[in-house]
Amino acid sequence: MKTENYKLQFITHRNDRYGYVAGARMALEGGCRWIQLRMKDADDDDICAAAEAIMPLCRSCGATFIIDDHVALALRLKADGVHLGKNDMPVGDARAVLGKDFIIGGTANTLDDVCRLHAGGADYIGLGPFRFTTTKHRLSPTLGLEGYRSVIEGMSKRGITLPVVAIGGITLGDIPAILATGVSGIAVSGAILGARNPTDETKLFMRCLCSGSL
Ligand code: TZP
Ligand code: MG
Repeated sequence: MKTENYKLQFITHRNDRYGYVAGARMALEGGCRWIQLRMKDADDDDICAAAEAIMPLCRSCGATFIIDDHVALALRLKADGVHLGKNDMPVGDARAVLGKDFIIGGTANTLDDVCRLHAGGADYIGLGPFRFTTTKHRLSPTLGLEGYRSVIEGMSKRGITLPVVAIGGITLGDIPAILATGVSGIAVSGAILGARNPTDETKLFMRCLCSGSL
């Protein structure tokens, strides 16, 4: 798995200023090297159109391109991988469809989820939510820093070494404390897309993630 890019994962969304493609472009311009195309409630044609715009941008700078939810689309479009939630195709089934060369990530809210995803052959875990966010509907209970510490400790007791990416309501100022819990990276949408200048905000995120301090 090309895991070296996962420190900052930009999750696409749209607001009154920017659409999915514009958001991804600004995140890449700011140095982010992992885009997850998340377009809840969009149809396949719209997802394909956005993917066909974003994927070449990712390719030109060596960024990883992941599609949320849609295993068949990830295969057809030759994305780098897919991210699967609890209501999506099970990771083991997706692995059978995609083979070993695609990245498969899974959403976890608990240590049990992590163990299930690990057994299914996931490459990384999206663990959250860190705190409340309006970006995702039907949010699971928030974990806070203590939740991350406890899941990471449980993983290490079980010898599970998968990269864990924290997600949910994360802002720049949260990064040092979140990294200190032992997670490998963070996934962000609103704090970047809603910033005055999303490209500059991404640069700040990258700098903090690489140095570990603000
Ligand atoms: N899964 C858990 S929280 C979340 C997803 C997709 C949304 C992350 O977006 P934001 O705006 O960074 O909270
Ligand atoms: Mg999903």
